[in-house]
Amino acid sequence: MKYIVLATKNKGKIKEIYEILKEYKDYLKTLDNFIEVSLPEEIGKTYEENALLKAKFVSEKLNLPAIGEDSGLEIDMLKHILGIYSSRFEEGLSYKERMNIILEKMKDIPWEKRTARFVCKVVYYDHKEDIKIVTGGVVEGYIAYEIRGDFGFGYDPIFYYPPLGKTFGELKEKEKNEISHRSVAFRKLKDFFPILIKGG
Ligand code: ITT
Repeated sequence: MKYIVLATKNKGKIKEIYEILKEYKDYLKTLDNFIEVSLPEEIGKTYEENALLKAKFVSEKLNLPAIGEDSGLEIDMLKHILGIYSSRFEEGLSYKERMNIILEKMKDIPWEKRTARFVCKVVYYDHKEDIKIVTGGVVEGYIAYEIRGDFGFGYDPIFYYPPLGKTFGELKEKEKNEISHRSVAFRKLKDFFPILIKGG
């Protein structure tokens, strides 16, 4: 069996990715299977660079193909604080506290200027075969006026998705996986799986 390692430590991501790739779950391993392996510092300037850093590091360490994922929330009115730095924004505070800081910063911003998007880049990297596949996904929405919903993880409860009239925090995993940035990116990668698991 040819295993592919998910090069992420984020439990929320792992849960979603396993659901999206459920037909291939027997081929997937997480870093929980390799507790000696950590992830490199995210020194890239783009999501793709960071996703590649994670995939390459894990693939080389374990001699197995790996999938790195880098994602973030981009808020047009707060351009420089989130994006690729989303997980590092006010690191140490809970996500509830971080979301409250964002909502406070945006309290006077009218609805039409509250535009935001979740972005995801995925890199499959196999250092033995020198294969690299890059896919991506984006979902557009708005920053809500309040925290709503307990589902999902991270900034989901403040990301309002107009077509469903709900925040991502109000979407069950299955609903989020139909439209999210991560599901778009991973479904593109999934198309390659029949070849990848055969080692072609
Ligand atoms: P790994 O590096 O181990 O994969 P991480 O949490 O550090 O985990 P990133 O550097 O890619 O991952 O940071 C992404 C951050 O963006 C994540 O921590 C969330 O805060 C936010 N984010 C990304 N996708 C999200 C989603 O679907 N829902 C909520 N927040 C999300």
